[in-house]
Amino acid sequence: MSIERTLSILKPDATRRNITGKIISKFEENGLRIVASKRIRMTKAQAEAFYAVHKERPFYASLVESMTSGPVVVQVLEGQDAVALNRRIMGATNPAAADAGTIRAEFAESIEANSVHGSDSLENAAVEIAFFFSQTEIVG
Ligand code: IDP
Ligand code: MG
Repeated sequence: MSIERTLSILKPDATRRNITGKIISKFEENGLRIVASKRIRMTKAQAEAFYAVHKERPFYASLVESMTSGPVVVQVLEGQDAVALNRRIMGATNPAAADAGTIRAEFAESIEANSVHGSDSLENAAVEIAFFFSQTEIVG
């Protein structure tokens, strides 16, 4: 275990329903610190590039459409074992399979509009953080 940083995105379904504070509380209550945060509207090109790993999947076009349908809040979360801890706080991709008390169990609308993104490995976290933030925007 070590102090890590991971990328989180509060998706458009969360900003639309004005529940960003409730979701951010889950991070903080579980020991993660928000060391960078900004509200942006992702462009189609940004969403396509961010989710390029999924471009052969049947849901790719719909996912890009959904991620650009409204503002998002991108954040860097820092803490002990932050990548795996955030994935536990988020819950499974499909909210029907998410453990009770997780963000997706409590707030997700569907498997696509599932309220949050979180990096899935330390390596991807570094790439995803650099995708949205410069070093000077991250204050630990
Ligand atoms: P993750 O967000 O839990 O890491 P991924 O498999 O990386 O899940 O998928 C990225 C995003 O694509 C999901 O969060 C969700 O918004 C969307 N997605 C994944 N699987 C499906 C699906 O079967 N149908 C529709 N959208 C999906
Ligand atoms: Mg993923």
